[in-house]
Amino acid sequence: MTTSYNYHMTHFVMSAPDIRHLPVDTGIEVAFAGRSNAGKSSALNTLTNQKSLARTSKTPGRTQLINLFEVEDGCRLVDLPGYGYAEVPEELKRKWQKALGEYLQKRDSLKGLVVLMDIRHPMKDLDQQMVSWAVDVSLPVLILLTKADKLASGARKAQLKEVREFVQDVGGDVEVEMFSSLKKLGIDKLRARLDHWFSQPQIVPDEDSAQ
Ligand SMILES: Nc1nc2c(ncn2[C@@H]2O[C@H](COP(=O)(O)OP(=O)(O)OP(=O)(O)O)[C@@H](O)[C@H]2O)c(=O)[nH]1
Ligand SMILES: [Mg+2]
Repeated sequence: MTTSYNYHMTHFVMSAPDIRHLPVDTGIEVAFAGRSNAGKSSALNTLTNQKSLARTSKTPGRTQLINLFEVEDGCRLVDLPGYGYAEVPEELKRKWQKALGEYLQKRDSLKGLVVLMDIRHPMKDLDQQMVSWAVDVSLPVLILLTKADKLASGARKAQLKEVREFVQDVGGDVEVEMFSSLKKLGIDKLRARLDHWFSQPQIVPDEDSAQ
């Protein structure tokens, strides 16, 4: 059964430079990933109906840490640093990419991935790698084609169709929807997907069998 969560109640928990600083790895986390400037932080603010829960910026590379938000006890949303931003000093870039990679690979509570891509140029190499990786490890994905307000209706639909065709070939549990934080488009689809992921029953290790 799917529960409806009240995303407007979401609150900030912490910013962590890497996974070692995160709280205990239990419950369910859904992470927002994507290229720098794709609109991850904006989407989180739109979903939660809070102007500045996640920090947004015109300057790509704004989100430099793993930012954790709690919807309710045991249900968390994660704003990840963007990838693919060229103009960041090499050393800093390596540090974030390491933190990002570790988070994705090692965080057991990660149960769903929202991958955000600008609708005008989706499925760049790093986006493809991110989606393929998630499919390989059986992590379900929701692709949001962001900034849909920047395209006319016909062009939007054409992009959606093209990306949907592309992911069909990739296999796995991957859905694609349009999204606009500006026009509040696609929020219902995002909410429904998150409700579904957060409602999945968790396998709690049996104490008897842990001996
Ligand atoms: N027109 C339009 N602009 C948007 C939309 N969503 C985000 N933006 C703008 O795109 C820019 C980047 O948005 P962010 O939400 O900060 O992007 P991000 O993916 O979190 O970026 P990083 O943290 O740098 O990885 C900002 O100037 C936003 O105002 C949208 O739906 N429509
Ligand atoms: Mg951000």
